[in-house]
Amino acid sequence: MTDKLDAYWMPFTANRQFKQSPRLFSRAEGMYYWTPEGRQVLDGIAGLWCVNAGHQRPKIVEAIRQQASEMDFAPPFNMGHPKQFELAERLVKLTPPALNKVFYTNSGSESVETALKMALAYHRARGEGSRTRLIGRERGYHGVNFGGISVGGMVANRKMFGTLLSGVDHIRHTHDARNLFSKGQPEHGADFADDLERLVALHDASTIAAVIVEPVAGSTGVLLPPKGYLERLRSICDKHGILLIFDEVITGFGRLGSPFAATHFGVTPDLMTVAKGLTNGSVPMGAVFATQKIYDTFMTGPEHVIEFFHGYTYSGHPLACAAALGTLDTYADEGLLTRGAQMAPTFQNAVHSLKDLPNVVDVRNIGLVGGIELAPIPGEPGKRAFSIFLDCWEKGLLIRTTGDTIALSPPLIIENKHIDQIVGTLSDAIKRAA
Ligand code: PXG
Repeated sequence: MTDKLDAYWMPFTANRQFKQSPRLFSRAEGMYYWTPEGRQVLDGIAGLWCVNAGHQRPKIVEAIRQQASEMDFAPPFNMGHPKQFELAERLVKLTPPALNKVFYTNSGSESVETALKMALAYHRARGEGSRTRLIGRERGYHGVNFGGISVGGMVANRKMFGTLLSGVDHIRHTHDARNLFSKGQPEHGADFADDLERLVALHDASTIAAVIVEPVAGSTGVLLPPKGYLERLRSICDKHGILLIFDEVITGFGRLGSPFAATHFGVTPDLMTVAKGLTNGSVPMGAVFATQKIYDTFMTGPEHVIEFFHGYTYSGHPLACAAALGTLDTYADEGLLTRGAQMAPTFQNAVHSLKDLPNVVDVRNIGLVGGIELAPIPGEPGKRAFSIFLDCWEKGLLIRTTGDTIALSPPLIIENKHIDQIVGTLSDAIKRAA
């Protein structure tokens, strides 16, 4: 391997810090990574919220190997290949029944752009072309493309990039001091959904196309929907003819202990974006689920004319479809899409056991997601959590930090001994960072 690190400009990374003391992985299996020197590191974040079935699962590896030897690529426009259709049929058996159409993309960011464009085009096709406004939520993360950062609410991801899309507004986020140290969904704040009524009053419903939210906000540092919040958002959208989009890039495929957040909370959106766990992180792929009603709205006009002028060269790529089928087999064989529910009580107790450690100001959890928020070092936001990340890495544990919040999202195959190791290592690191 080259020892030069100059040429690669790394994404979402402090490049200069990294290049002074690089952190590399070269092998993975099950719950673990190994460094090139052979050091074992427990994966506390499923790669990046995506390796839900754990690493190097045989059915996924074999499916990719088989497909690579059979057909590399097939044009996605005007042509198809069998696995695209097979996968779609399998996927819509897992989603809420109303979401029975699938459009393929290659990432979460592309899924978001696709869903936003579907929403705009849907209203126009119905003769309500005045509905052009898109509503996001403060602290939301919807990927890094222009639509996604426009509806997103992460300041650092937006402020460098100009004026973004016009005609976008945001409802307030769901963090509230009354809910600190809640176990699972917090009690207070269903009425935060009423902020949408404020925007309807301001802009008028006739100008609003869609609202997009993460059912559980991940990237911003694990913010849960208060009890009743998502239901209320759904009913306000219905009242005003606004489409509700759930961005399930993180919550999809078992993270909360149900196949999707929509199934977990019993609230069905009109459009749903996924990626990550769709292929267990093995081959880039995303998807957007839509209702029959939305699909049918497009299926008008002469039959030889394209109905939706959108798609990617790699939409439904053969390798990605094969990987996704191998992933769904693995999830089904091992009951992984609901395993999080069995492990959640142990995981909850474990993360809340960190409550009294120095500088811990909040602990949040749901399914196999944990967020531990720390008080920042005065004047140096993010530094305390980053030093804990480095400490854990040296002690053989991979965690994720965002600002001064530590996020945990382990593979769904996790067992009690791994939970003990995560909490033990993290607890020591938090104490050392005091
Ligand atoms: N929507 C949501 C809800 C996400 O979490 C994306 C869209 C974008 O997906 P792609 O595949 O384009 O990256 C994501 C991605 C973190 C972290 O630290 C989370 C993501 C990406 C990078 C970091 O929590 N999620």
